[in-house]
Amino acid sequence: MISKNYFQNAGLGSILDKVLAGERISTEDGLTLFNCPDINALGALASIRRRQLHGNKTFYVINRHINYTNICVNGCLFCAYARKPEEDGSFKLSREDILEKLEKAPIPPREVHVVGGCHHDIPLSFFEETFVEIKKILPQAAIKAFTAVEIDHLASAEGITTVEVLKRLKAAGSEMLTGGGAEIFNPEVRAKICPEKLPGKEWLRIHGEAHELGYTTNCTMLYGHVESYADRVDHLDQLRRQQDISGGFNCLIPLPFLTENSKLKIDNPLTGVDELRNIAVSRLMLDNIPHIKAYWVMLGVKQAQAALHFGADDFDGTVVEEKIGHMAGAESEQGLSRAELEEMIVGCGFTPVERDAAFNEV
Ligand code: V47
Ligand code: SF4
Repeated sequence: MISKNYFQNAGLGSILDKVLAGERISTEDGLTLFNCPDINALGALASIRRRQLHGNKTFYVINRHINYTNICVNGCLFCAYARKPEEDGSFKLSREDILEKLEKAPIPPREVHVVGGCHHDIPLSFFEETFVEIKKILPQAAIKAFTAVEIDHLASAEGITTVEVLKRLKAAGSEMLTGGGAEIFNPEVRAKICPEKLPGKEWLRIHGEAHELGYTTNCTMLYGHVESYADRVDHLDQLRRQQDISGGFNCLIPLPFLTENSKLKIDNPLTGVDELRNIAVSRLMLDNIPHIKAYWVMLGVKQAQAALHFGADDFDGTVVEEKIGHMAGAESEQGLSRAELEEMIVGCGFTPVERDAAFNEV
């Protein structure tokens, strides 16, 4: 056990007291954590919280990502994935393509993660029919489909409410929303990085609606671009306030901004230490969201392993094929096997636990 003095010397004594008492830390505490020069003390504090929640367990899932199209009506400046319809490198999968990819997955997935661009003419019925077919070939798999941004886009395109979209997708077999599209909620930051995307308040509203309807969802924070530490703290605070109200978030996925092929130019690219700091502060701020993901696709596997010692408890999954991070310069593999995931988790001192999409142990 590390002594209390160790944390006091790092300026974290009062936050340690709150963590040990199970109390919520304030937004001021969040800023103190981001500005703490002692990254080791910060990691140790986040690890205390992580162990309170999950002990030595590190979770992973056998999953399969499906990026159905990169054609998108929005033009988020950070995004290296999206294309206009006639642009080189644009693609759109047919239903047959999607089903074939799932049938060929190396191990039958427990989670099918479906996200893409906001396409100008794929109707909601395409996804409803596709999800019904997916459930026929993979009845054991949970469908985790779309960001709140895509839900909003489908609602506008169909002229119906987001609640109606969510109800129809649920009836077709979808159980979860992915966490993407949250970026940073501060409207001034959104105006600089994703001016056409729905406002943060709408993103939160749609997740609240999904929770009401019995979906569980994930959430994200895209960091390392033009935002400040105060913006990150505000983002995490808004997530935990929404969770107080609607309670359906399973997991935060902190997404480090990957700069390759992006129109958004920044002065100070993230360091590895910044990434670990962000994982640790997220763990400590989000007292009511159970899991923090070390998303190996975007962090790289070695940094994802280090993140397990800074508060993360989930290693995501097998993935198989991923385009959003890789088109922005992610150097990780396309997919990992169960044996590789387990070896990586054991290799840094944790116990691998296979889970399903909703984080139940299997
Ligand atoms: O919504 C886009 C982000 C998200 C870049 O819910 C970028 O379980 C970094 O949300 N650099 C998609 N990030 C990924 C995502 C996700 C991934 C894994 C699991 C889950 C889950 C969700 O990626 C987008 C956007 O926020 N993104 N471009 C970039 N250049
Ligand atoms: Fe479209 Fe999503 Fe890329 Fe924005 S981040 S341009 S909404 S695919």
